[in-house]
Formats: sequence, structure tokens, C-alpha cells
Amino acid sequence: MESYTEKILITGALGQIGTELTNRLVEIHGADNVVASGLDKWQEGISSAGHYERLDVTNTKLVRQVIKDYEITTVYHLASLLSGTSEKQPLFAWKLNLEPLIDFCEMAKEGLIKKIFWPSSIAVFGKGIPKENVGQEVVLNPTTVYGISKMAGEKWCEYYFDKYGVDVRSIRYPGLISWKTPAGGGTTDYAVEIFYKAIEDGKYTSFISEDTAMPMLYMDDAIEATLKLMDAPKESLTVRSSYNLGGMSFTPKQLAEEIRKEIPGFEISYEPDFRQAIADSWPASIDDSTAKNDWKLSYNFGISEMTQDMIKNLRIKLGKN
Ligand code: AKB
Repeated sequence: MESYTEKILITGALGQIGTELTNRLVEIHGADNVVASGLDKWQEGISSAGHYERLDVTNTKLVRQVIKDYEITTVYHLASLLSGTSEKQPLFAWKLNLEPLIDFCEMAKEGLIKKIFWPSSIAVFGKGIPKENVGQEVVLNPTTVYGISKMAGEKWCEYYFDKYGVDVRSIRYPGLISWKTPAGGGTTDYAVEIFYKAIEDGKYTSFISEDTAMPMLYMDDAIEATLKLMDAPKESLTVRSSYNLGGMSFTPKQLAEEIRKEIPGFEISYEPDFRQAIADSWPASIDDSTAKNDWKLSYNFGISEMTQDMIKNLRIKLGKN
């Protein structure tokens, strides 16, 4: 295996995944080897990374300059619009979710960078696909602009690998649940909001109907899976579009029952909005056996462990313990 000191750039570093991934990468590689970037102005404590760049990822010239200035070897390109927000700004979502990915692949092709991580999503599957245990190789049929952009991105990743040997790796994340940084603009976000409302108000109105099951993953497991995929030997990877990740599957009703074990009086009601149609087009559960075989994907959190950990940490964060 080639050995070199990794210099890492994270785009979308202030977002839900970015904040926690940055922390872990700093633990592993040291703050000086990690450059966080986002749209916010720099301020003290904005990120645990040793460096912060205010960066619009659609500004190719600036992105290339940052890559050169820091001699970046690895990019975790997380900046993206999620499913709900993408439906409100479809053309911008297409631009943001696709063009910078292709720019990074070009930079890898030119030898400027060595490795890229790019997140795809369960949104790639879409209508007419069986709901349960959806496999790695099913036909993709997304009906949302977010899903279409992720499907196209996967194909670009595969193309750059097949044609130019670009080492770009990807995961189809399910809904991600975490307490450190709120999610923003996704269809699975109800599974994060519900915890804030349960602790603050004892009740929650879900924008997803009670029996809609979706695949979900606790952030700790998502971060470990991402690092495992990035550390896996090249030869062990059989998927160069994006790997299925199943995590756990549950409905809002099942999650409410789990929360009631910790907060007995918790009440839930349902007022589905436009995101219900998006959820209806997504799988209820995912077969991730290829990731388990290829790079030993594993999980530590099921619905009970996740619920207990969320409530414990959010109570401290919100000063409600
Ligand atoms: C969303 O709901 O848009 C995301 C996703 C599943 O990709 N959490």
C-alpha cells in the first residue's frame, strides 16, 4: 500500500455529518492535517479542525486554490442540499449536488488529490422498487431532484473510477440521527426533531405518517462506517457507485414507543406534509450485505441504544437533566 501523510479537506464541515466527522478526523490525523470548510464566516471555536476556509464549493477556482495551498490528499465532500430543501430549489440542488463532485473527480484525475469520499443516499431508489430489504443492484428510479442528483453522482463516481482509476468512495446513507448538530432539510429529519420536542415539550407533531418505515442510522455508526470504507484496501471494494447501508428501520409510531420508555408521558400526533410523498417513494429497509462482506460494515446502535443515548446527551445539551 502507498504510504503518505493525509491532508484532509472537508466540505460541508459545519453540517450534521461534517461536525462529527471533523472531530474524528482530527482525533485520528491531528488538527493540523484537517481543513474544515463551510459557508459561515470564521469565528473562534467554529470547528475542531486546525484550519478553516470559508468556501463556496461551486467556486471551482477557489476550491482548487485551497487544495493546492494545503496540499490536500483526501477530500470528504459533504456539502449538499437534502431532499426537502432540494424540492424547493431544484436547479440549485442539481448544481450544488453534482458539479463540485465532478470538479473533485477531475482534480483526482489530474493527480492533485488521491482520494474522495462522497455521500449518496437511500433517495436513489424511488418508485416501483420493493420496499423491504432492497438490494445493492436494483434498478434505480428516483422521483425527487435530490434522488436524481445522487443517482447521477453515483454514476459519475463509477465512471471516473472505471475510466481513470479515480479513487472515489461512497455510501448510500439512510436517515442520520444525532444530537450534536441538527439536521437540515431532510425527509428523515423527523427522527431528530422528535427528540428535541420530547425533551422540551413532551409532545411532537410528525410530518411523516405513523406507519411509514424508513432506514435510519445513529451518527456514531455512520462515522465509523465512513472511516472504515475510506480505510479499506482498494482491492476489497466491489462497488464503485455507492454502497447500501441499512442501519435500523422503524416507523414514527415505533420510535415514539421507544421514547415513552424514557419519557413516559410523551405524546405524538401526525400531520404529514409534502415530505410524506418523498418517504413513500423510499425503501423501508435495506440489504447491506455487500458492505458487510467487502469492508466489514458493522453497527453498535439499535433503536433502544440510540434512543437512550440521544435522550441522555440532549438532556445535558438542552440543560434539562
Ligand atoms: C434526507 O432525508 O434527505 C436525508 C437522506 C436520507 O438522504 N436524510
